[in-house]
Amino acid sequence: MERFAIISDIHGNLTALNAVLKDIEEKHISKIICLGDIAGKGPRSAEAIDIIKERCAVVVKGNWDYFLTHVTDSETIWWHRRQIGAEREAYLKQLPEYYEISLSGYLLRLCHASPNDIFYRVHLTTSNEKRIKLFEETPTLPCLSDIVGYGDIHGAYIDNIGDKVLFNVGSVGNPLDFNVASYAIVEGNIEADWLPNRDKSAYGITICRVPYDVELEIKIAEEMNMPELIDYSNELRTAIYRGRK
Ligand SMILES: [Mn+2]
Repeated sequence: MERFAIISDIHGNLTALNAVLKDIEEKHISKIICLGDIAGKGPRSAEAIDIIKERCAVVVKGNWDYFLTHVTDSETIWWHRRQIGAEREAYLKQLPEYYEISLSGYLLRLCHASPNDIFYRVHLTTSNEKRIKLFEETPTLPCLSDIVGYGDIHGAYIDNIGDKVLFNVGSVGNPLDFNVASYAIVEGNIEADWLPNRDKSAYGITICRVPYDVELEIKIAEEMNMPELIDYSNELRTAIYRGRK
């Protein structure tokens, strides 16, 4: 039985990232997979990218990793881009869009929003008809997955559509379900290559919540004169998305 941690949506919130990494270390888990949106929104994107690059075995691309590496007229995006610099931007640009492994004989796919489209967004309340798209085949492996884990929506859950399991790891740096950082731990028999007809065995998926110093993070963003500070502070404190009234 092996274990690994899955983190996502750090968004430059280093205070939350450090708290989550400490919790993972205390659980003696060494393998970490990141599902993207490392940077942007929060003040310390450069440091977050450096740590993720160093600590994570696999990193997939999020929609913000795309925004931060493409032309935009948003002043806010440019502020975050200036923090990152050209070398880290090149790193974000080359990230893959999904990762697939065999978990206890089941095909597990991990992605930011969906395996073939980083902008395809589904929530727990989205219809099964739309959510089932997340199980579709990929160019590298033309098989439907059994289990899919994703990020993007900043709200953790574990659900099933028939015998297919869908889970969201939530967000480290910008949780929008409640204002405590979240990540997931997966355990089972892990093989790098997935093969059909392999014996199935037990596996587990756990959502972990880690409190961190929200006010310290806001103070740092304030000291750095980060744009959209009020929206950021409100989101960290209330876990209510700025676009939602
Ligand atoms: Mn995000």
